[in-house]
Amino acid sequence: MAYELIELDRDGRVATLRLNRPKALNALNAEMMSEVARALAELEADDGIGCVILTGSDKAFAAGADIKEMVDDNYLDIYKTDRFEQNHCSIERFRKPIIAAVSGYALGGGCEIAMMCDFIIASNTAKFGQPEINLGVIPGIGGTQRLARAIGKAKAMDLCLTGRMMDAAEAEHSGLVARVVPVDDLMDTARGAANKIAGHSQPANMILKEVIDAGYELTLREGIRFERRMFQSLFATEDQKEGMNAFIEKRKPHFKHR
Ligand code: CO8
Repeated sequence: MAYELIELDRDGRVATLRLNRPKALNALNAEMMSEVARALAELEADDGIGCVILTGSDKAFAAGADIKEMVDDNYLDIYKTDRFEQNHCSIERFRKPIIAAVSGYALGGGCEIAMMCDFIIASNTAKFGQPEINLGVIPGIGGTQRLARAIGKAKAMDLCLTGRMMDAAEAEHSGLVARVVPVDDLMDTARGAANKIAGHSQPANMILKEVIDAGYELTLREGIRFERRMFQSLFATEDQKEGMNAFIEKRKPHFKHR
């Protein structure tokens, strides 16, 4: 399938989806996000893909929603189409593991889509922020909720109310990003992690992310009960037998359902 504003590469069981609108610092317009949604649907259906990397350029992961596209929108335009929900949220609905590899600006909607991924690997040049307040609005695709859960209320309030940017070191200390690496190592590091993940049992990967995500919406007791049921359910898979037998036989597992 042809794409204009993203690039989609497959390397073995890992797909890399690159936002590619360099002149606008990868500002997220409707066309780009509809391509992202189409690509993710394609990758979800592709049994040959076990993990996806979402990335941008060295200068910008994405500098936010496209301000020029929405400047003239009125309430009904935004409310009726709800185009943000439809396409942006394809990332949070994606069931296979997805890593955000972030370099440069991840602002506004850019920070929000990075947070929709399962985890963020950042380069030392990454800058995160929710500067919507400077535009007279607030984050609109989960920023206030996900940021506060990731880094706590104090820092989320600080970032959202001042609109300031946070560098990679602060983002790592705050718990927003999983790892920070030199910019030249970003994609190799992300591919290394993605290849490792893609080599695991696919149902186990999918269930694992579902269980961790569910924990954000459940009580601790409910979350632990859900985890236990899902743990038990994995004993219905051939991959559980393969994984455990491979350990006992001191060999690498060959998971059937990758
Ligand atoms: N939208 C549209 N165009 C943009 C955006 C953007 N978010 N960001 C940058 N651009 C464009 C600039 O207009 C400029 O274009 P042109 O050359 O035609 O003038 C080009 O990209 C380069 O940008 P700059 O010249 O500004 O580059 P600098 O290196 O000087 O500055 C910055 C880089 C600091 C990133 C600066 O561009 C900036 O502040 N950008 C806006 C950041 C921002 O406010 N983001 C939040 C947007 S609102 C949002 O995300 C709401 C999300 C919730 C709803 C989700 C809906 C999708």
